[in-house]
Amino acid sequence: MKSQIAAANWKMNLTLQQGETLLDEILAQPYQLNHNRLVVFAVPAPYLAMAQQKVAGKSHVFIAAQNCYSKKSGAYTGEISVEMLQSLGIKWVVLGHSERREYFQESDQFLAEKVNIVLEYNMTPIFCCGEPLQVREAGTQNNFVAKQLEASLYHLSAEQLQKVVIAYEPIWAIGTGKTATSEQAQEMHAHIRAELANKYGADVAKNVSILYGGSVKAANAAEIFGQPDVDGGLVGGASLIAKEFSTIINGL
Ligand code: G2H
Repeated sequence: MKSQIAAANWKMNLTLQQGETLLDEILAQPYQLNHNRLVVFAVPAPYLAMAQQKVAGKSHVFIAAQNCYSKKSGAYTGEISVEMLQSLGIKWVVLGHSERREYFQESDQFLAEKVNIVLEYNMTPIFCCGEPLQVREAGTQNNFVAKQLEASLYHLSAEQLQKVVIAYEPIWAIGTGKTATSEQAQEMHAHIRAELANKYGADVAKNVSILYGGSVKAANAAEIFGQPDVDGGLVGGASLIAKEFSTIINGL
């Protein structure tokens, strides 16, 4: 069953002390959370244990890694395995963020392997997709995103696919202050759901949470989240400001 999700993506920001203070401030606020309204914090790897401790005992609030490796263990210096994450109690992993795809050359095939291992360990992947500006300007964004989904997700069974959260993040809207309009977000989210329905059937597609990411802030979150096929957001810059992210959570 799909949920509404406010997911923070801290990216490579904050010191440990700043991260602790930010989490304390956000978690001190009251929220109406339940199994249909979740909050996730994707924090830098060195802060996962701290963050996991902070949310211990809090229902419907989860900590996510921002990445993981595709192998179980071994001689892969600098990498983080899902088994390590599991041993910390982490249950969510962001995969295929456009920054990983661009700066670290993560391919669709590599991401398919990461999706597989995350699901194998009963964790939830937040799988990111989205088109660059030139694709949007050429008007071929629907096809571009459909191909990303096909290449990294369509080998999954219907049961597995329903455990994946998809985050649509148009690259031209990331950290630029340019947000997709709520109509543009809805149009792409409806397209993604239609593509999933085409491959897996409408009953499966309606169970998949599809988040929007790209310059979401307190001022625009509620309107974007109010679109019928938008099930929450993956929030970067605004998730670093306690008041902003608290408002975004309340906009779910
Ligand atoms: C998109 C988003 C979070 P921002 O990358 O994943 O970041 O909200 O800063 O555009």
